Amino acid sequence: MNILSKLLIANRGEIACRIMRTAKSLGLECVAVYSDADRHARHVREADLAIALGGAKPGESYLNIDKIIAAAKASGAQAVHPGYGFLSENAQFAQRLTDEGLVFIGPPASAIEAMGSKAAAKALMETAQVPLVPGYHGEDQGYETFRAAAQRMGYPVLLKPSAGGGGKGMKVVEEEAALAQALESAQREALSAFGDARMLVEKYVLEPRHVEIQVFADQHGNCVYLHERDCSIQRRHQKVIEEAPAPGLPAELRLAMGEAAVRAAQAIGYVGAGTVEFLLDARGSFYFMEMNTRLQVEHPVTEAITGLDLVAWQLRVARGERLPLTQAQVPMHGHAIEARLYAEDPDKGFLPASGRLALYKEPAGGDGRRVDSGVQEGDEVSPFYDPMLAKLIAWGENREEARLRLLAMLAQTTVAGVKTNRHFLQRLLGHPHFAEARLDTGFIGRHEHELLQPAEPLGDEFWQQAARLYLHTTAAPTQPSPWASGTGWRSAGPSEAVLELHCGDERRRVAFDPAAGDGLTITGVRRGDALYVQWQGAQYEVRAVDPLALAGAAQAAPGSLAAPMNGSVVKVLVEVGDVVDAGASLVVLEAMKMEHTLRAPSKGRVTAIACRTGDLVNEGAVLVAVEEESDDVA
Ligand code: MV4
Repeated sequence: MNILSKLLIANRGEIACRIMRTAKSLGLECVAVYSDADRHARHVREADLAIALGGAKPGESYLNIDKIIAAAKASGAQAVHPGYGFLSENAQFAQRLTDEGLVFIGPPASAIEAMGSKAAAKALMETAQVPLVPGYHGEDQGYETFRAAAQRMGYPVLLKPSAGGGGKGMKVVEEEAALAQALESAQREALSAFGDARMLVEKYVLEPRHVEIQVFADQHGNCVYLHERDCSIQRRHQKVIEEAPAPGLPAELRLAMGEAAVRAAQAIGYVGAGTVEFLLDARGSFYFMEMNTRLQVEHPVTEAITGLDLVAWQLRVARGERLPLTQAQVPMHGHAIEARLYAEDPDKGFLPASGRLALYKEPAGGDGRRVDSGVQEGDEVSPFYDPMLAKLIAWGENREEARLRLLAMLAQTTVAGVKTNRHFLQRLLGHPHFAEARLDTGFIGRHEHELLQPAEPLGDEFWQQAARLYLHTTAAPTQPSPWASGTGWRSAGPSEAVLELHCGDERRRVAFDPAAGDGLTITGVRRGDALYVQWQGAQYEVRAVDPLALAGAAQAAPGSLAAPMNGSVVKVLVEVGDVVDAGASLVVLEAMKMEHTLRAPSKGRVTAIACRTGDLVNEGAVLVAVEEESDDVA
């Protein structure tokens, strides 16, 4: 048993926060590391101690082995948890830590290496009697060998780079006539992408499901599986929705897959948390794809149906303890679904989005709801890292309960300032085929059209409700704008007001009844002069066109106040010679059926007035001149 009282987390964002939550609850001291870009990040604030790595790019920070090891030693941590991504599957990193007398929270470097080469991994899995897709993964890379193999298994076939992973560099070949050229170009690409031209070829499984088994092994030779996750809902090899258990998976198939996964782990001397990925075809045959030698993003759905804490298990195993449960004792109850909330723009090809989170509200946890996130309102979403903001996880007694709960959680999520895939997730979860659990890896591609359908054009009802809500919300006092503060204008009568609003590319002059305060089906939050609203499931940013700000640009000279629009002078509140404070009301103008107060831009003396009550004035006409007077002039 080794002492483990201080843990360094070599990661950022939600997974760093997630790991710290368990480590702290077990009484461990937590050390965070952070890049310059993450100085103010949540994982830094939640740590007991935080060490700067400098840099912003991953290579200068979270991927820099020397810096992480130096931080671990300086902090006095005995162990390092790599999270996922970054250095989590880097065999060299695991070995370096071990050599330095530090504990790597993960498998031995040799187990990471064993899964590094696809061809070698397949050869190992074959000996361990883990089912493989029919194919060829030998050393001979000649065309004739590939041709014969493809002919044996039948077309279509799939060429995969032996050194690749996650779908990179794969090529489907439909017929023998296309094989020679495809093989040559795939080899060339693999050489430049991975520095290794070797390929393997497999029978191409049509519309498979991605079903993966969570395994856990201790240092004493015990290994169990914690059931499966279905991760078929992916886009370009990026998982979007994951769930556990896999819908419709017969118990005997779960058993067969679980036992195969345990054989896979044992064949490579695995220790800790790992995931064995399988393809599952429509006939119920499953085939080994690859093994992920780390804690996965989607581990919370497994935690939800088993009631176990996988990070706690990792820490126990690292300490040398035995697995706390036997296979027969591993629980499975209910159903869980996770949705990944990304900062990205679905309407622009899912381009990662960066910028400030002007607004960030996530649903409350508890009662079958869990939110794992690493951001907060006001944070900058940096372009340097993965744009995932949060994982929303819902549990239910059955799949439908979990699905509805997750939809409700998404409806309670508000993000503004950066685009997100929130609405896309709602459409995915709301799709009838998803509700019927008709899952396979082609789901998003097949339904992309419906999932990305542009929102309905904004109708009158939207503009009416947005205008009324705009009127009833006030801007934050930290961002003063005479227009948005609600003090600079008043409705002309009891029954009608006019606001000029814009939203996206649309702009609308809205005449509405400001007194009708009830019956709003729109909800929103005001930040400065922006109103972030939720309307029929989608989110919009609404701003009022500020006539005073427009007038500011048209002012004739500093200190002189011009009419922001054509209108009539209702009242002149000052006389020549008056000394006024900044913000003092000078003239009330009525325009567009609303009253607008023109205010002194700074403290000063009124030197001229060019209008009288009742005057009709044109936009841009100078009405009052104020000569600035600084405070130190008595
Ligand atoms: C396949 C396959 C069909 N047949 N292999 C993609 C990622 C890599 N881990 C393996 N992948 C696939 N291998 C055979 N023989 C289809 C995929 C595949 C896929 C697998 C899992 C999840 C999503 C996917 C999306 C496209 C293709």
